[in-house]
Amino acid sequence: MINNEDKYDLVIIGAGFAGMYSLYKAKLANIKAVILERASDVGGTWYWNRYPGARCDVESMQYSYQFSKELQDEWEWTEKYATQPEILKYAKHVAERFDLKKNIKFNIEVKSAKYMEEDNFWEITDSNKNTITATFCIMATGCLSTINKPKFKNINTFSGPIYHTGNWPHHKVDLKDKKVGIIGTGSSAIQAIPEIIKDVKHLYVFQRTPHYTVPARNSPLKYLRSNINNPRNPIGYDNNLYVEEVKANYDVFRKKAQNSVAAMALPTNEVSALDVSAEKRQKVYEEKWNIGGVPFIAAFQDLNFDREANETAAKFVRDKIKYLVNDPKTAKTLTPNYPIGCKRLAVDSNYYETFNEPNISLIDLNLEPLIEFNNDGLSTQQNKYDLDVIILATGFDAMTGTLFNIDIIGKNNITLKNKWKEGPKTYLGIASEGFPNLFTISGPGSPSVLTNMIVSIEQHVDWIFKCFDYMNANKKSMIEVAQKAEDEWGKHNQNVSIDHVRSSCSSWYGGANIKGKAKIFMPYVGGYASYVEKCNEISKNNYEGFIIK
Ligand code: N01
Repeated sequence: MINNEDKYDLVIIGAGFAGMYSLYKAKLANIKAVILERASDVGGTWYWNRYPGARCDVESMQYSYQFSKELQDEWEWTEKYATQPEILKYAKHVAERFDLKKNIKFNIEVKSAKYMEEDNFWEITDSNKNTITATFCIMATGCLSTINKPKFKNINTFSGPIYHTGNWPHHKVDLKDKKVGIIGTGSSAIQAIPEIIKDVKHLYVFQRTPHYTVPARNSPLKYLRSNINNPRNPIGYDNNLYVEEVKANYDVFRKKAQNSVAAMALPTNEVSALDVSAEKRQKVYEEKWNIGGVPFIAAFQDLNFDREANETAAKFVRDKIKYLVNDPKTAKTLTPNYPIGCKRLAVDSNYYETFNEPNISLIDLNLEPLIEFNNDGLSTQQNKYDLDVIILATGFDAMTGTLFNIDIIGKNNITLKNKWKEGPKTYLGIASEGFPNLFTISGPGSPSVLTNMIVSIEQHVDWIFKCFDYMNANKKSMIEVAQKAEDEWGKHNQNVSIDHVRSSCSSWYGGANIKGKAKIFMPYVGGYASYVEKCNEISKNNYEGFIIK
């Protein structure tokens, strides 16, 4: 028997940026809603990812909510790229400012969500076997929220601490004068390594695949200057103070992001890399390298589609590695041989330079495969490494991991895990056939992880609440995806990914990092602006592709 107080209109799972904005909208609409959150505070991904050096690789003036002009105007970011503590501070500020916490239940791990077909509600049960019900359920569970902890042989025999970058302890981790091993060289490791090296006695970096990374050129925002009115260079350098100018022109700035591929206001270049001379190309890449950040991959319009064009950018970075890393053998090991931008382009502060430090060793796991952990370190086929601490920077079971950790049961007792066993099946990444009234924020099949996440999150939440308005106005209480719409979206999703650079190597975007996971490209790569256009068209056509009763 469920008490009235445990009966909701809407249950939201997760108190990250998606969950908090959903709750804000629910409060505005007088919808009885609650968030269930497994952590003890808000922040989602930014609550857990607190490894040394963690910061966002989207510029802080863009990686922020836009739903409240007051919030946007009053909040002061201090650096071009915000650190994890600053982002968490922002998340907490939002929760306080909009009085969200009284509708959030912390330290609640949701175990199952079952759709009760006869009565049209979701029954949500947590790890303490407490149950609540709600007509609608929003999975605001994040794309990178379940860590990938590979089953290394004898991992439990290691006597020292093992930390994962995606689940870093909240207490201070003492690495001073320790022999530390780090496994993995993706974005997290690329941020962590230049910080960790400052403390440790020796750092052993175990690399399976080298990653491309470009310098962030991070700086305090007070030193950044901009020229937002120049459409070719919204984040350039001139005589106006950057923050003041962005704040004075936030509407223009946000609109640029809305009309872009990655939901970011970035300089674009409509020219092909192959239509300019080698000297000109070099000059453009050099300029981008010096400005720093992900806009490097937008240096020319065809780097994401044309392999020959892509190779010019890849070669530029490979040459930089050769130049920046003193030891030729180390430089070679750090040099990727696949298209740039396939794995997410990382953004770093002194990553390659760190390999010139005397207390770092790079181990190529292709030449000496990792065999096992042991009491005092780990062994590869050739060597034994004595370590005090091991850090796993091995990433996430992305996009579906957290959803599968919850037993989500839809109509006819079908589980989401079973339905998606050959890859996620969604309409717009927002909903899945057979799971009425269940929404996924930035779910597989939406641009999500390929974009500025906060912008994508706001778009999804706004779309869902507009749909609630429509249902209310038409006295409807059930919405479900039609099979045909889902099939067509799935096909479209795969079609747009075929020629895109993102699907040209193995990466977590395609489930490659998790044993047994379906190997299918998960995020929508067709671009944010065209995706939004499609979503708007669907809502305008009375939610075409959905069955509403
Ligand atoms: O994880 P990853 P991440 N043995 O999956 C290696 C976001 N992010 O946490 O490439 C040995 O990229 C694996 O090797 P390989 C961002 O979207 C954002 O670094 O599979 N090695 C790889 O080197 C990013 O893309 C920010 O061969 C193993 C590494 O571990 C996403 O999070 C900052 C292994 C995992 O790299 C994930 O990044 C940080 C094994 N068994 C992260 N298994 C921002 O700035 C895996 N590896 C916002």
